[in-house]
Amino acid sequence: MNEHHGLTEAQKAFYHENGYLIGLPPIYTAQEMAGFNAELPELLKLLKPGETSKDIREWHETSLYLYQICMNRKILDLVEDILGPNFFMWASGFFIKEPYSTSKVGWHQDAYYWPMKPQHSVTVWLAFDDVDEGNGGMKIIPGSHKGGVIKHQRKQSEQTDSVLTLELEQGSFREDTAVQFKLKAGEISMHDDRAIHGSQANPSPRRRAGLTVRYSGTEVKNDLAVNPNFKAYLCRGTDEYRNNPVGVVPTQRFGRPDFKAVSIEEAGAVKM
Ligand SMILES: O=C(O)CCC(=O)C(=O)O
Repeated sequence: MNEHHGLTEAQKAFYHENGYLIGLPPIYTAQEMAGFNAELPELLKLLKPGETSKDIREWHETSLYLYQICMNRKILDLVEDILGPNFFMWASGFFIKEPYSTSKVGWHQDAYYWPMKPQHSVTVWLAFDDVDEGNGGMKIIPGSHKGGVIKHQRKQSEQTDSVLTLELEQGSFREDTAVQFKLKAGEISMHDDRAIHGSQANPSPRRRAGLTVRYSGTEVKNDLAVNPNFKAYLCRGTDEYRNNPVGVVPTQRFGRPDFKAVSIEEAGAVKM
């Protein structure tokens, strides 16, 4: 029998109060993560000249390697306790900072980037390495998901080392309250789509790699005019809304889609 291994009432309350959750039981063992890390080059091999690991987005649609992680039932049990019984998975992407990388992720709210309504999404960040402050682990502002979505500013690449070009201005939130995430490889953090988060550079000799997977309640609708390739994979329950095109389960272990995933910014539809 498949038992539900979800969140405690205290963990649910913490998430709703703070907009994030860490300290969860590991999803994968160190040995399983070593296996995923050993296979990762097979995916990286599929990148085209000029592309980086950041371009591995929505490859769960063509790679069982990723699809199986995104649909891991241990993860879905936890997400279900946040989003409720009916939800789908729609995005995945790597955030890899190689040793001594100056690349950071500027403070932002995911909901600002996504042409999706209403805001009812959770990101799972699966650590492929041990991550902490020393190698540029993520930081989050507790409770910031309650303040609504704040206007982001566009940064030119010469002004920022951030892999994202829309950032929150200093002073628009209390940076001194930030909580540092520490995860062992195989553990996850979860965060609300309105939570303010980001990460610093990686000045260490250790890689810092994580896979983000995004889940939304079935009532959430993507604007296809902005992100036309959007595909929803129902994880739990029923999709009574039928708001979004449905994805097809991949058949090969490694493959790349022939489209490029876009956010509102990339589609030129930034709400400023
Ligand atoms: O990996 C990071 O540092 C940032 C990830 C992120 O921004 C996200 O998961 O939305």
